[in-house]
Amino acid sequence: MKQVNYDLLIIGGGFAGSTAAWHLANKGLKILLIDSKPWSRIGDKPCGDAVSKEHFDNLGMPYPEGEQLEQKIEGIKLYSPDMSTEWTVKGEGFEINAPAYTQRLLKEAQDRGVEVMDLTTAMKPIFQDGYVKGAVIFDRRKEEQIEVNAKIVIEATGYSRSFRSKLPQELPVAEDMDEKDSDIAYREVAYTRSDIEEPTYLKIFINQTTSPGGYWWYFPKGKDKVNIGLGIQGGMGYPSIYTFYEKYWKDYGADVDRSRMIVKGGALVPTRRPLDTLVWNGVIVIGDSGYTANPVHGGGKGSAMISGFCAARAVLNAFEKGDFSANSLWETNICYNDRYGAKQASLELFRRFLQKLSDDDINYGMRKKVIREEDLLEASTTGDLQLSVADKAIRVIAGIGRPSLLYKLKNVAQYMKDVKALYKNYPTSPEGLGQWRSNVRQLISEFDKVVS
Ligand code: FDA
Ligand code: PGT
Repeated sequence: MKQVNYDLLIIGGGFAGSTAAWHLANKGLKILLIDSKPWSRIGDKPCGDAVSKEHFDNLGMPYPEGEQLEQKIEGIKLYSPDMSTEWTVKGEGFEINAPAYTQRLLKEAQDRGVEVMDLTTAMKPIFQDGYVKGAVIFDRRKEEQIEVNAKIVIEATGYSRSFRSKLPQELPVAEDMDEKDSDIAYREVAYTRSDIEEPTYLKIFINQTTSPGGYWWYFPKGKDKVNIGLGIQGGMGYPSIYTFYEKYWKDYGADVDRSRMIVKGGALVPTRRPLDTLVWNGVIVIGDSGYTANPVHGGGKGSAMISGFCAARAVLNAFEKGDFSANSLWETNICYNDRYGAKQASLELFRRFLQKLSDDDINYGMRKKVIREEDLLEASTTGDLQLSVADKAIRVIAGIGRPSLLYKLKNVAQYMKDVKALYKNYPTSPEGLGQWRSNVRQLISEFDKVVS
């Protein structure tokens, strides 16, 4: 078999992989990035395509522009199940053309020296002496298998986890997940019959009947084009996502002209804390493969970028030291948990709680402002749930005459704080991982008992 040598192999050119490549280009490393898709389809995956502007600012990355930008966003409107409460959460963002933006990053990385091979799939890891040392890849253009030896492999294969799932199962980076910690999501992009009233606002509709354990969204992509879809909790034995779509789409997108559909499709989103460790000897896991999406709203593009950025920093430092061990790559975890992972752990608990609420609870909670919109925004930005006005409301709940989980909100907020504190004390080296992991698991199982 043909053999080639690189410093770094990046598997997957989605948001995570292309960000890592973009940050690492022109830094003196010999880098190969591969993706199974043809160039023109890289970055093309089922998605709502909404990304907060802050992520680009925080990571020093270019804003989407020209054909990469479909709509500038000024905020999100959130609707209660009975539609009687509308909350507006302000915040700048973009509705992007994801393939165009991803391919731009890849092209810029390529122009600065990163080799990119499309139509090329990683078939299996090369694993020796406890280290990931590369991958056997298949080039579909030339129909040949190639052995790629690399000092570090970045696994950015998305929810498929198609590389790390073939590593020895005892490695912490091979960690699997519970399907209930995911949402199944489906969306269509189509033209509308008339102009959209407020194209600068994303709309999110919470409703446990039409989208159990998730929500419906209506995200404008210009004045007469929309990305509309829904998520439902995975592993619950619900009917297929298409059944929900067909049954309810008119409730949320009566103006959508499905005969002028541009694209449709579904996929899974992880809605949990990140992988306990994103690194092991010779390997770094980023993006959906590392479970980096936001557990409460499912947005994962911004955090995929953060994980790509953190990985890039760790790679550069590892090459400086000439050490590619888990210990050396560990700073990826510290960087990621500090910037986003701790908040995810806290929001995983919030998500578990929200998914158990009935529509009546949510209607009541939103109407009475048991949580206020600014508190929800703060929770989703930082992971800290303030209950500034909730005390009185929670006492009122005691009088509504039916059992309600909203009662537990104070405990929920406390557990969220506790788990975040555990993440802020993430072990400084791999030796501490075992004890830390068991503390996290214990806290989550206690939490589940409290809110059940
Ligand atoms: P992604 O899946 O994008 O990329 C993985 C790449 O790896 C692919 O290009 C694939 O071809 C390649 N690959 C896989 N295995 C390979 C192998 N063995 N060899 C070579 N290549 C391989 N997020 C958000 O921020 N805003 C939003 O509005 C939404 N909305 C949304 C809606 C729906 C329906 C879903 C399903 C998801 C969302 N998300 C979202 C989540 C978001 O789409 C997701 O978190 C990111 O796109 C993840 O980016 P990655 O780069 O990790 O994976
Ligand atoms: C409840 C479980 C839900 C499971 C998930 C469903 C999955 C569906 C599929 C995915 C669709 C993706 C849609 C992505 C939307 C992007 C939203 C967005 O960009 O949010 C911004 C940015 O957040 P960030 O974390 O990326 O960045 C933070 C910062 O900018 C950088 O540091 C923030 O805006 C919000 O978070 C607004 C709130 C959205 C809330 C979503 C609904 C949750 C339901 C809440 C119910 C409340 C009821 C209370 C009753 C007591």
